Amino acid sequence: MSTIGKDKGASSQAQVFETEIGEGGELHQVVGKDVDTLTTQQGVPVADDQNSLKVGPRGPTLLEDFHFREKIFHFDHERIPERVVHARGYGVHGRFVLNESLADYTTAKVLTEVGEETPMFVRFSTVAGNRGSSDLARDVRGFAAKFYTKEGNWDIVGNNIPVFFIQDAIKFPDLIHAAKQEPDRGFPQAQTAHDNFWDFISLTPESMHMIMWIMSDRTIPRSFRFMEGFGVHSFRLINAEGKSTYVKFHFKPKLGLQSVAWNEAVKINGADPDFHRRDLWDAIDLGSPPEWDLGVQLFDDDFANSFEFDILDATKIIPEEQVPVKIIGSFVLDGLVDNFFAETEQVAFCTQNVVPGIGFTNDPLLQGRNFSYLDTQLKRLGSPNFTHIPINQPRGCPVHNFQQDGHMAMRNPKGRVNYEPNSWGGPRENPATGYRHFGAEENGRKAQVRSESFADHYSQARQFFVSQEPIEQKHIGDALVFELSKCERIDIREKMVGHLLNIDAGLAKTVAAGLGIETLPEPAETLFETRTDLPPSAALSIVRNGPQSFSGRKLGILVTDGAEAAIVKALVDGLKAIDAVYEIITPKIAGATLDDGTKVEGKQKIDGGPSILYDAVALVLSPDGAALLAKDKTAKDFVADAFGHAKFIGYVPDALPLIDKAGIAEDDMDEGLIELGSAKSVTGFLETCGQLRLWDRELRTDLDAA
Ligand code: HDD
Repeated sequence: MSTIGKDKGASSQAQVFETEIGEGGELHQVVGKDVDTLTTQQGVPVADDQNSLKVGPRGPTLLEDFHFREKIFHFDHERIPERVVHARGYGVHGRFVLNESLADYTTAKVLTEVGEETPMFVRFSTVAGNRGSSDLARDVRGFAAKFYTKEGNWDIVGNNIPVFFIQDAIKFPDLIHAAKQEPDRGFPQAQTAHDNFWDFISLTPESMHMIMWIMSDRTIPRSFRFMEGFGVHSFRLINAEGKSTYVKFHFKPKLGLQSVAWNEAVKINGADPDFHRRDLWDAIDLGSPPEWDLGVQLFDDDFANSFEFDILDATKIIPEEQVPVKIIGSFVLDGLVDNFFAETEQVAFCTQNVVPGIGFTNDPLLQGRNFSYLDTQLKRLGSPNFTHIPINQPRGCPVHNFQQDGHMAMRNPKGRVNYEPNSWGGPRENPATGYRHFGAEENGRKAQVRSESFADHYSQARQFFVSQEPIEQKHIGDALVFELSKCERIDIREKMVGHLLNIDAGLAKTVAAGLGIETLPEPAETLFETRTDLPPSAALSIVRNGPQSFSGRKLGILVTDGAEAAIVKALVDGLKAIDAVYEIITPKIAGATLDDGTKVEGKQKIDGGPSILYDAVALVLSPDGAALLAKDKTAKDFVADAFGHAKFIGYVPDALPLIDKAGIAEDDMDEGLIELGSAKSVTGFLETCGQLRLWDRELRTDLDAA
């Protein structure tokens, strides 16, 4: 018995390694040939990785087995604390190239050396959900960018929304406690639709502008690739003369803006919780990496003093109509990580990471963040040496200083000197090129106060709402009704309607009606005279800034045996020509045989490829195929969902029985259902798909629109 056990381990070890085909075609097992030998962390070669050391085959395991102990010990410590916010994220590498110098405004090389390429790492994230939550939660998306510049690392730790919930960092723990799962029950996670969140919000009028943004479709993006990014705060640029100019940073996606419908988001979370990360991975892997323009809004003290709001208040935007966004360069995200943990999980963004020529303002949210990010990295990564982890190391410049020791120190200098100044040599401060803080004049009484210039909480909330297209306004109303309907406390719902009355009476009435509130509450009390009617801003609408074509988007092509090959080919060729992608969905994963005998591979079986995963769909079915699918619940859902989510649907006439059985009656057929009568009609269909959705359909068919 004992011999059998031992032999088994040894032989399976050999199989792990390599096989070689002999001259006669026979297979030889070659132990460790040209393959690295498995070792312990100490470099000791391992002979058996299948069986722990025992006293006899059925005896106790021995503590003496150092390989076993080390392996289990290491496994036990694999997890590090997840980020307290933005736990779920996805990181990729990229490159920034500057097209227009800002030398008049800043000395930062990254913003002055035209044509220079700066490596980047970007991590997208949701805020509230835990690391294992799903991608399509209604939530703000983090859009954090690290630029590895020649003068050190510069981080813009931004979001896909240009404003924030609160004005002072001291409220951040309360905001996040209220938003995340409730402490007694541990749910709901990754959603704000619960009492604690809305209780806090209803008591925090400064959040009202942000509430308009998060109840809009901005928080259910179609993909990271179709999102804007914002640095949020006013920062400073400082030029060679020491003059400061204020700046707000913007990332604008070249693909345009796009979001999904709420009902779709809910279903995507079930069908593919990794929808966003998979989308980004696929786009980069298939060679269509996403690109963004980097833009800046530049303004001076004169503008700041005359602007209706305080430029230090992170709950306010500066409308692009007032200060246009100047595009100065672009970045492409084209590099997948080699290892998720090493890069995405261990990357440490800090708002305090700025380079010479870029500085901070007194925005009290930014000031607090500058403490929090450094502090949190120590907790998460366990050592002040987190900057030694490759993903966090500066790449464009050397690092020289006398900070030493600590856990996991990887950069220990040689030699005797570890202080400065010294008479031995080594790095010295450099007043000419070193970082200089902007010498802002400050005075005032020490006090815990909020500036009165931060007091108007409703004007920009209204401006955002009136800047939306009717379908977008409807979605904001729907989202508010949905979220508040999940609050058990009626008084919280009513308080929120009171705030909405200060934003838009129509919206307040819609939400009240949706919640069954018969008598409108009083408008929320405001401390100051607060609301002016600001002009709408086109930049705030997704619909008005959507994609120009179907490029970068995905068509789901439902195909059955006997379907017209010419149509399938025309679709595939047409999509390739415009740099769009597709998936073939078939009743069986093996694929389908078309009417000319060619075989198409199925990427998804119908049950695994619901239409929510695609931007538009095409139904290319044979009469038999349509008859078969017309009996199938999943196939009917495929069509009904595409219709309900206002998608464009291309169909061959033979597919009509399925459309009918999916509940789309003849008089429901609209311009978004496009007949693919011939290969020629495919071009028109794909052109139409270039629009976002047929939102009018939702306005016509959704009860809530009435
Ligand atoms: Fe924050 C993470 C964005 C306010 C404290 N934040 C974090 C991340 C993003 C943002 C994108 C994820 C970074 C990554 O991918 O690793 N946070 C924002 C924006 C804010 C904001 C745009 C407002 C304008 N944050 C904010 C405040 C505080 C924090 C006011 C604290 C006072 N944020 C943190 C943190 C996190 C973080 C606790 C958690 C993980 C981390 O930092 O690295 O320090």
